[in-house]
Amino acid sequence: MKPHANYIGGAWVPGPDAAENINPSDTRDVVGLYARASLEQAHDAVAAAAAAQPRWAASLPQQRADALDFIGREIEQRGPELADLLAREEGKPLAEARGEVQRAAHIFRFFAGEALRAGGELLPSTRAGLAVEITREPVGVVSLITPWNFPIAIPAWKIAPALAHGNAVVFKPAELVPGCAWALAEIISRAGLPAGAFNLVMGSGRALGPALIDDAQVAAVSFTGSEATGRQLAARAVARPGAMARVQLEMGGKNPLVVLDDADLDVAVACALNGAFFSTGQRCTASSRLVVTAGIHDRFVDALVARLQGLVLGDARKPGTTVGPVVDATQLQQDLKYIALARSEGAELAFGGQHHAELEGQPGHYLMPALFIHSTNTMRFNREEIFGPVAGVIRVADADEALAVANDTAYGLSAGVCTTSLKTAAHFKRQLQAGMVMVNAPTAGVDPHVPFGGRKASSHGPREQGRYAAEFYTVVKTAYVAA
Ligand code: UN1
Repeated sequence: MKPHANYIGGAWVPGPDAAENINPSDTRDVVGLYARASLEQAHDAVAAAAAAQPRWAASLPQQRADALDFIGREIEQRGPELADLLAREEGKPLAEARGEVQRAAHIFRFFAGEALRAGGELLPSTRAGLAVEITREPVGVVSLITPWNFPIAIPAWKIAPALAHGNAVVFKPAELVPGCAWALAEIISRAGLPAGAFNLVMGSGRALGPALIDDAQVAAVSFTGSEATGRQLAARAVARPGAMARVQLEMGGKNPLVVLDDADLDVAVACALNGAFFSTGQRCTASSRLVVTAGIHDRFVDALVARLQGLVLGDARKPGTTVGPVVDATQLQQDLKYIALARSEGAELAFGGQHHAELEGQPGHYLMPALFIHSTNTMRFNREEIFGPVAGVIRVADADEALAVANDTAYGLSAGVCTTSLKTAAHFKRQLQAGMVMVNAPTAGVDPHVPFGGRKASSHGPREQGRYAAEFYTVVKTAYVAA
């Protein structure tokens, strides 16, 4: 097998070594070999981006729009193939993988339009004879560091706005999912960008961080991943000598889904099932805390367990599978550790939690979604992000207690409420301390053109996606003109 190369300065560059990309549904299956860039190569990528950026920034908006549109259309045309690759390397069931690939295509096409919509503002001055003009300019070179759980959509929602707004990109995908990243880079390599405007370097953040974050030519870093890594990254970005790098961090979540007595039971159960367990619970927007009022609690738990019994755990690419494997052995160990912890903390396992080292003769990281009941909001498993198919039901007396429990968390990405009362929905919408509030809808699953981001320890910096992405990918210039 020949390793897939890095893409630096418009050329495919092999790394000093390469890593195997393993299928979590069948660990005997090697998806491919992917180069690991050296630190020097990552610096080369930053230098190439810095050299190309002025040209890309000076390109006509229509040229940027055409390039992004080309990328979006090709992703769409190759949807089934890319979804199969995604399911194979990450373990997301094929139907969900198809949705994610479609989302990536829509993101590129949305930002094709954004390239043309960029505008400014004219303000009157308080002084006579002056006009004030406000425009947005590209930030410069941006490092984009993405996680494994959305191998194509998250790269898309960082790369597309970065390019639309005239920045040059150094993209470093998570080590577990280089396949979709490489396929995306290959498409971008044919989109008509100047050499160096887009670069792909694969490998670990630890090894490449000194280039991606500390290199003075990097103007901004957008990162999605763990809170611990995010904090370190931000500290580094401001500690470096000279200009500090702008940072945008999307990190953990411990998202509550509140189910109130007056909720439509079917809606609430569907929201919980999707929010807590789809994508194997590996979403920062997952509803890992199910906060349920006493009057509906038992009916809700019974109905949710019944739905859980209908889930089909299996190979992500097999038709009929509704829950794929955990992404790798490390994540599996973390999930199992939290399942054991929940038990030791006194929560009761109402469903699942079994680990299968193989299914139908295939060795993989299979874990049956685990639902705990009789859990409290002070238990550690209800406070720390697990990033797996593990959720705790927290019984509360009434809506007031539900709101207090929902907000009693270090995080604030997404929060949901299931109720049939417009008045209660409005109250929760205002009072939930989260970047995104979902009423009678799952906490996970977002639109490509809508701002995405959280509060508290979940996020740092401006929102991603939609026209709000310009807050991060452009810098404002204020010009006073005396005429
Ligand atoms: C979604 O819920 O569809 O890493 C998107 C994550 C988030 C994206 C979630 N940044 O899970």
